[in-house]
Formats: sequence, C-alpha cells, structure tokens
Amino acid sequence: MSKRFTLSGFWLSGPTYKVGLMLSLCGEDFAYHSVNLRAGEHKSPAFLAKNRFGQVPALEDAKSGMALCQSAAILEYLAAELGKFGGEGACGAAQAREWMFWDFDRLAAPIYRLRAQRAGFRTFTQPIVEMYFAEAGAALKVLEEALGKTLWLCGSQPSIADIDVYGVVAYAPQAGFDIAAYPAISAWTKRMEALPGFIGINDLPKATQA
Ligand SMILES: N[C@@H](CCC(=O)N[C@@H](CS)C(=O)NCC(=O)O)C(=O)O
Repeated sequence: MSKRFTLSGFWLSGPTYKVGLMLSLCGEDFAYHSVNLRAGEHKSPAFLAKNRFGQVPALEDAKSGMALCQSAAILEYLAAELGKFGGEGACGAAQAREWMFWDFDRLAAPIYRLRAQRAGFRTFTQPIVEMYFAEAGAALKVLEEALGKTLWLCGSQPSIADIDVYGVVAYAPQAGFDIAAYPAISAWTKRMEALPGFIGINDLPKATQA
C-alpha cells in the first residue's frame, strides 16, 4: 500500500533523523528514499524540486501534494497535520518554535560540525575546534538549566521542541561530549528514548525503502 509520507534523506544526517523520529513517534509508516549525497543527487533538478536548498531532508506528503524542506519547518507541518507534539496551544507552539530556532542557532552548528570533524568529513583548525567546543558547551549548559526545571522543553508533554533538540543531543557523544556530565539532559534523553515509537540515530535505513 502506498504511504502518505516519503522522507528523502541520508542516514548520517541529523536533520533527516529529526524528521524520521517525528514520523515514527507519530506512528506514521513512511516511505524512505536514501539520497546519494556523494553522487550529488541532492543538487539534481529532481531533488531541487523537493528541496530548493539542495539539502536533505525533504518530505513529500501525498495527501497535500506538498514537498517540504528544513527539518524544523517539517516538524511544525507534521505536528499541525497529525495533531501531535505541537505544544499546548498557541503559547506552546510559539515556545516550541523558540527552542527550534535556538537549536540551529546555538546547539546544532557546533555539535554537528565537531561530529563531522571527528568522523573525518570536515577539517578545522585547532582554534576553530576550540571555539565550537566552547559554543556547544555553553548551549548544553543552557539546556541543562532549562531541563533542571521542567520534564519537557515546553510544558508537561513532549513536543516538537524536544524532538528537534534531541535530534542534536543524540549526536553530542560523537562530537566529544559526555552527556552523563549533564544530569538533567541525561534524564530527559531517557524520557525521550522511552516514548512509544522511538527510533535511534542508527535506525534509519542506509538504502532506499519504499
Ligand atoms: N537547516 C537544514 C539543514 C540541512 C542540512 O544541513 N543537511 C545536510 C546534511 S545533514 C546537507 O544536505 N548537506 C549537503 C549540502 O548542504 O550540500 C535542516 O534542518 O533541514
């Protein structure tokens, strides 16, 4: 049977993982297309029709006929369409958006880049590595303080803010951070991992599945 959603992405991509995690937590059985970044598939006209920025992920919705890009925008779209993880009311939705903007501004960039450097995909000079370490450490401190006061980032229920931020924190060990040093973050990651439908960072298919 054809599936409503098709996720195009790459198994090592954090933003792809965020969308896969959201779909899975929502109980949506989705089709998956593994994009061959090495071959430049993400810059091909066919892919650019799905994501004008030439990046993974892209999400196609057969129901609306839309192709969406930017993981945070996709999470908001799915929350609205599926009625799940959208935050409590307009206030919760706005708070979730604040966390998602903060994530890509302060947390995701240094953690994803340090991870890429350690995996040998990118090369930075030592001062740049030290700068990313300091930036990621400062962002993790902000997150630790917030999660010391509340179980979830936006109120009493998990939301797309948690899914979005978890989709970065899950890679922090690969970036050289010991999450055990952050007790509130550690406890929150365990709450995330206990949610029904949770999938881990290595659970997306490495090849295409329809
Ligand atoms: N802000 C974007 C970031 C997407 C992104 O950085 N994708 C990377 C893979 S993790 C990519 O496609 N890189 C290839 C390129 O930019 O050419 C999102 O959240 O979707």
